[in-house]
Amino acid sequence: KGRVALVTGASVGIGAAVARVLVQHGMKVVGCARSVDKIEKLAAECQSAGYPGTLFPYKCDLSNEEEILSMFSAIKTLHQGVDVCINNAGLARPEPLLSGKTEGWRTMIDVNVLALSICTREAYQSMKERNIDDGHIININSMSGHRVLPSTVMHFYSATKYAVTALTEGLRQELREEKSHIRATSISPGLVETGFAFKLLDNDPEKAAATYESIKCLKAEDIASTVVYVLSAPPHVQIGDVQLRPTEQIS
Ligand code: NJP
Repeated sequence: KGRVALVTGASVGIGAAVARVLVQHGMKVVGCARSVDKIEKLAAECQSAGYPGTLFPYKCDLSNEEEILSMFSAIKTLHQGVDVCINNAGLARPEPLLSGKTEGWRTMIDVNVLALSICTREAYQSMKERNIDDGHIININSMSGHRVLPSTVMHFYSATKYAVTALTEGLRQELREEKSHIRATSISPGLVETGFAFKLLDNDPEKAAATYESIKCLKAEDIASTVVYVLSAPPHVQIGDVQLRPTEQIS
């Protein structure tokens, strides 16, 4: 309560649900994405619902390091710094290894791996300079960061999420070496009913409806509840990774 959280990719989907639930829990949440108008709408909804926290929309293209650094300096000016960083923004481009476009691969690396790493570094420095020892960095990973999907188009995406698995564990080790009590966690969902999943289902409403019905996908709110669970663990509990799949998902 009263702590400052940064949620990346807060305009829609999982990030919007996470931003909302943290505001419900009384946090000051800086939500960033390119479509800042959607975050402004969400902030107005949170305000009119009377939630105890506040959502501060911030427009940022996370594929641009300068924009990320400006965001952290704005957060420092307005809120002193961050106590919690939720690296949620991410995307999947269905670009196969044998015929995919380099640009699609680069966009996935830029957002899923580089932006997550830059935000992690900046969030850590922000916590360190204010002696915040109970901070938390949470990476929204994926089940495909733990096993390669039997897919012809998702291997590069999977590789970026394997990177998130390595970076979360690497971060945990570096924090221990620094004798810091800041915690690092990744949350690894299976299929979640968001625009992300819709795109992977070819933006086809019928196909999406059939998939959502047949495997009863996770909802963005399920991931948001997991974030609350992770943040409310007692200080001596380090949750490394939470894997959650729809009960009926096979792969
Ligand atoms: O995705 P979606 P989800 N700069 O597409 C933002 C992982 N995951 O909520 O800029 C700034 O609804 C984008 O904002 P905007 C997945 O890998 C999902 O499902 O306005 N922001 C939007 O807010 C990802 O890491 C599933 O377009 C950028 C958000 O990212 C996380 O969950 C399964 C940006 C994407 O919203 C959230 O995904 C799984 C940029 N350059 C893991 N590029 C699933 N849904 O099934 C994108 O295992 N964003």
